Amino acid sequence: MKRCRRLTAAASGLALSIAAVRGADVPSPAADPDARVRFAGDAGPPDAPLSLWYRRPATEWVQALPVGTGRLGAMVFGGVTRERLQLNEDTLWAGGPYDPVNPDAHDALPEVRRLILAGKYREADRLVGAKVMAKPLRQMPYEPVGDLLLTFPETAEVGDYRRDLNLDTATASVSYTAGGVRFTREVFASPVDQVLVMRLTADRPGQITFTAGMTTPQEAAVRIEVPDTLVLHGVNGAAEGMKGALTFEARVRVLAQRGRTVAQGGLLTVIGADAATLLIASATSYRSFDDVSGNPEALTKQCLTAAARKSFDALRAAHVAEHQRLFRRVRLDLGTGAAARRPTDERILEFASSGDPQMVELYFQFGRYLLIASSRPGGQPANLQGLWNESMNPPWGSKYTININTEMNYWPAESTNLAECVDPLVAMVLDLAQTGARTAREMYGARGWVAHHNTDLWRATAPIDGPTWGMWPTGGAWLCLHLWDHYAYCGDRAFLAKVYPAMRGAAQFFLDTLVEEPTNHWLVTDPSLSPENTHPFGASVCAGPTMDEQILRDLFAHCIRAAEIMGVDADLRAQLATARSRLAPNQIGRAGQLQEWLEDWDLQAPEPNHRHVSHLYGLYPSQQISLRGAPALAAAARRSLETRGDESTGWATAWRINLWARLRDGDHAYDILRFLLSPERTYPDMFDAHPPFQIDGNFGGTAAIAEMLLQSREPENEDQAADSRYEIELLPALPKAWPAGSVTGLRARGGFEVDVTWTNGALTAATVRSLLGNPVRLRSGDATRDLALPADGTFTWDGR
Ligand code: FUC
Repeated sequence: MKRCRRLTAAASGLALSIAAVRGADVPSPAADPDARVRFAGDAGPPDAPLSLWYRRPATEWVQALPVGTGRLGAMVFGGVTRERLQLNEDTLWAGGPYDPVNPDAHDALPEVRRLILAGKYREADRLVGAKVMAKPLRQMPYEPVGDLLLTFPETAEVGDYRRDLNLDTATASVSYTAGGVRFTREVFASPVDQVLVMRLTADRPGQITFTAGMTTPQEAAVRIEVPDTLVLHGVNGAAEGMKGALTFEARVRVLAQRGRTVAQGGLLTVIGADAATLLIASATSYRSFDDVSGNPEALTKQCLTAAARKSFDALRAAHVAEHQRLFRRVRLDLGTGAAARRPTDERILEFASSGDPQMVELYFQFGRYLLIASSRPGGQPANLQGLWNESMNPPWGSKYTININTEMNYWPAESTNLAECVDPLVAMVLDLAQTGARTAREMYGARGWVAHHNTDLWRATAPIDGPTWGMWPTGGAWLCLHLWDHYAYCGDRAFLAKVYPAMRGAAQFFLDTLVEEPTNHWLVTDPSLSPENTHPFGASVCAGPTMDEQILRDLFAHCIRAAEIMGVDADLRAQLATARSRLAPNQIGRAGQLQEWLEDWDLQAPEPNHRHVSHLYGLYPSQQISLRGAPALAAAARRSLETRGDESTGWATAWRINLWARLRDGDHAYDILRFLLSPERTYPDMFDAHPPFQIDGNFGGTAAIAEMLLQSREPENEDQAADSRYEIELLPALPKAWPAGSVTGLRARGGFEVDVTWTNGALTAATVRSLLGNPVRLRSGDATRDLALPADGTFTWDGR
């Protein structure tokens, strides 16, 4: 197959063809294509306040604007001389189905355990490195499809240039005037028709002229299907010695209104049209983690044929309606001001020092937008970059890191009323329960299933990267929290029955592998680690890190509850209850901190400000530690949090905000939010900066804003009978910076939808709609109100 790798090959093709059309040259794609364009006149803000907008095209990837169907995504650059749509499809990863199990692990693990319990951590680390790590040592990266490039006739000067992303209609637009003509471009990704749609118009007839071509870093070729379709067909990359097993295709159909369409080489040129609509479909042969027999050609053809039968207006109307069905469920109003009329990149520069409350609303809704655009039923879960990635070798492979990052992606899903978006995560957990069963059996000789700190499209579950990161068996167990939480919010018993086997399997693995530590005879994980944090003895491997014991307390409790609800597995319930009571408890160390490890090592740990705050899982996202339920532990968690510091990588900063919200310190939470929304942690297009770009910070920040306004708890004791009350806490961490505002449509555990209005920092009205009829206690400051609303019942409270 011809390699159409370098932009240069296609660029020279573009140059030739354009030269034929207008006798001009095309700027090198590596440079800013608009470097010679003069931008005159400052465009004003778009009418829709929930928009990101800019006065210049994107020259860097983190300035471009994301659109996505959940599965199919694009970064829109909005150039004048050249438009670039950088394309992604969520099943285009390197490699193919593979089994990373290391057969040596089984015989090595008893010795690893012995070394750890004997305090010989370095030796244990070495043995894990030699015998327990996955083969290959790393997983497969997520890869781009390529670029669709549109080259336009050269323009010396444009006026009123603006590009924006309207979060409410999920549409990216570009508009400017040139030579007395107003040009407009709209791009959206329709989850209804599974296509990207671009529409080019001008306010005078015959003005639309451009050449469309495609480039890709993949092993692929571009051809034209006459009269109007560009086809990019290729195979995915190899990685870690694993051959690419996928084929993929992207098809672009160019539908011009009047004018001429000319095919030349791998390019399509439209000359003098009134308008043009481009329909873009992409698919791979991926069907599941062990089946790559799909037919991307048939899939993309089918999508384009169906979409081409509809008018642009019909495509757009269906897309907007489906987007708004989810997006409009929640509205947030924290007030607005003059800053809200400024371009988004300027607002980010000044947010920390200016009062710009609408920016928080924009960030919050952008997070919800990103989840809708990167995680829809039937697709893959949002990865480290959600859906958007231009590199064949992205940071951390743009994989699924399940020791925090993937979970964080889904923190806002239930609370901000996007429960459907969890579906791809649930599907992934059900896959992992299959692949992880092999890892459990062959590496540990255990029942159930296990997933370590990372996974990929192929659902690899063995420990990767090296002992410091990989030797953590609790990733799958943490993911199971999301299964239970989905049930806690929606109460769907059929869902619970579907996911219970995965929860049970996750628990069974630990029943088989927990060991008794010699001092207190607690049951602990071994080998494990407190994610990525090195303890004072030259390694991270250890037994019973606090986070593991917390996660297992949740997992076992949720399994017991689920089995009770379904009336199954009485024996297992009893075993889980016994094991649960023998897990290591949360412990307070000599600095008054919550101990990160089984022993009081925190003060000696080499990185006191480490980004991971794993032992605070118990405070957030879990509900094990709360100010009211366990005040001493909450105070210890606070001490740990203070020691760790406020500023960290993007996601780690966002986690800290959630934790301060749980400690009901709104001003502290807001202080950290200011840092998260600064240029150090937010790129011009509002993508989170780890740095580099990693989307978890966006989702963690969104969840934190919701957590500051509303918190919900399941009945206090997980083992208690199901008749105790859910709790909804209104405005638990309201900062002084938001004295008045309102939010509608947030969700609470137990099946509630809640609207809240406040002024002068105090609740004025809360409306609670009960979806399931569960009893609930409302809290606002010190005031409480117990409700027994029937399903569909509504109650409005003034907080007194
Ligand atoms: C974990 C974090 C890193 C990064 C990576 C993808 O390893 O510790 O900061 O986010 O995941």
